[in-house]
Amino acid sequence: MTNQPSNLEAQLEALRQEAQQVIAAADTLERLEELRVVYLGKKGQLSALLRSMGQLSTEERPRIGAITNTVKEVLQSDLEKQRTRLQTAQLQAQLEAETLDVTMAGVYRPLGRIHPLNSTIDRVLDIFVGLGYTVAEGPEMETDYYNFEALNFLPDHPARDMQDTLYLPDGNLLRTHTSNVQIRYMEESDPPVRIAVPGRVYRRDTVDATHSAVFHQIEILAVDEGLTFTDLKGTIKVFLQEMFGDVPIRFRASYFPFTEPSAEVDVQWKGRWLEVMGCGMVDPNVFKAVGYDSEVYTGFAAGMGIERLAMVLHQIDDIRRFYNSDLRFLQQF
Ligand code: 2U9
Repeated sequence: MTNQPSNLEAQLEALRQEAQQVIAAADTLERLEELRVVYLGKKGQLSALLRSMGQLSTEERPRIGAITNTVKEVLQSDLEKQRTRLQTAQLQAQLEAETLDVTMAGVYRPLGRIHPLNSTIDRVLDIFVGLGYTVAEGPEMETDYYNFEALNFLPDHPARDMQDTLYLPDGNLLRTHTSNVQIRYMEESDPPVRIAVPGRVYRRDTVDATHSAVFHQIEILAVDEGLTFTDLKGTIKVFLQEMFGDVPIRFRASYFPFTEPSAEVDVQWKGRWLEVMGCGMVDPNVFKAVGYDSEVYTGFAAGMGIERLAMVLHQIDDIRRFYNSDLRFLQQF
């Protein structure tokens, strides 16, 4: 079968028209690829027409060849344009499907807070750590020896009474202060000592607005050669200034079995003198119990109730608020 130039030209023109139409109508990238193969592929329709050019005369061949190239270029360009159009549309659809509405309400994630007792403990410990103290902890269940005897409580001291201390059936007790930890620490290490001891303590108290059977204390202890009451006063002044700001403070003489001399410390806060801690020079009998030579070493100690401190700082009127887990209270801190 021969192919006349005019016939071939008409076929090329028909191919171009049809191909341009279906390419413009292609609605997926897959369909477009199919069409490229059908029209421009090695075994495609344009190649088939080109093969029949062999039968043309040498004069006709360049003209039909040029037309063929034009058709090829037009179709390639159409394919490319349609591909870009489809890709853009696909991207647009994807972007619309994945749109994030930044005005939508987020997922509510409730945030916990630090309990006011814990934040008060953290503040106190931070100050003493800043002064070179180490934090030490110890057991809440204790023997009479570590809670009382080593701390120079006489055998008939009223604090030992069943009315004041919670005793366990085995004769042990729940510590009434954290001082048991200082005794245990000194038994284990030689001076110098600088420790801050936080912890839970127990008293056989009737609960009311200012008393709780379980409460928290921090005690500090420093032991070294040549420590004096002036070192104690200076340490406490620095601590209270960090805690309360530049407020007036005063020391009142007091008594504790484990310190001599002893004092209670008040701060002037919102126009009133408030007692916030006790302190004193460690009694030589305490050093004797742990095997420290009281002719060589002196020491000072102080203790404070954390609930009391937090109540003064935040003007909280009832100690029981710390333990009720009432979110309306806790969320204020
Ligand atoms: C050792 C030696 C001495 C710790 C001290 C106080 C004074 C004190 C009270 C404050 C209010 C207890 O929470 S509270 O009821 N504490 O006044 N504590 S001196 O003295 C020590 C501790 C350990 C070995």
